[in-house]
Amino acid sequence: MSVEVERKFVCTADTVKTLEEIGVFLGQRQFCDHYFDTPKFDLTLRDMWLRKRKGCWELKCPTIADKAGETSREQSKAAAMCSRYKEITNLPEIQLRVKEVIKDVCEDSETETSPSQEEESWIIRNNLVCFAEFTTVRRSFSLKEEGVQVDLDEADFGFHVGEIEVLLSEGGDVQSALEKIERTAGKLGLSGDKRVEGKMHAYLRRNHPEHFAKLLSEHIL
Ligand code: V4E
Repeated sequence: MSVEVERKFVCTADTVKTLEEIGVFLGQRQFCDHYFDTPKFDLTLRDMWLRKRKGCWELKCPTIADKAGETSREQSKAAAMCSRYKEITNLPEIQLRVKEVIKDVCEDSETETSPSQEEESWIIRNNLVCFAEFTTVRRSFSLKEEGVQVDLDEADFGFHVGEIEVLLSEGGDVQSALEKIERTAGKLGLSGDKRVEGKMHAYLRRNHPEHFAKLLSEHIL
């Protein structure tokens, strides 16, 4: 399991130019995300984001809300600009986490099934449905001296966003990750002290406005 610390930003032509000057281009890739939840949105209302990307299941869930060792106002401000989520990619662990939230409606079957059939029946048993599907073209850069990756995302529903991210192993130094992100933001000339919305915010606002409003009122988005 890893922890992703991430700051999103509005990407301008100037930011791209700076990034091309100071970063190493890692390449461009395209992927389609399918996000799943129950019809009542039991997962996302707990800030749990289950998706399938390139045939692999991924679950993002909140980390325990610590203060990451923030000692100054600047540090608190930097932390407020970032999100922190656990990233789980091991399917049995994902199934366990989901099961803690959603009670299986059927007992586990004794019948022998292939992994893909088991996956399918897990989705059905937990009443999970796909509520969002979109494709992203991502250009990635690395700022080697900071150990951060910067992604420029273009989603197929006409939304652009940049992300500065650091991946930590669980228990890794969050404060140091926040400092790297803050320094990178400075190098890219990013200003603004408000969190920037991501692809899912924009997608839900457009496609599931009622759920979007609920997530906002519950301070999940
Ligand atoms: C909405 C959301 C999550 C779903 C995934 O969001 P995001 O990290 O934007 O996706 P993506 O494609 O960039 O994933 P990556 O390739 O980096 O793994 S996970 C958590 N949230 C909630 C959330 C939030 N409340 N605030 C911000 C700024 N971002 C996400």
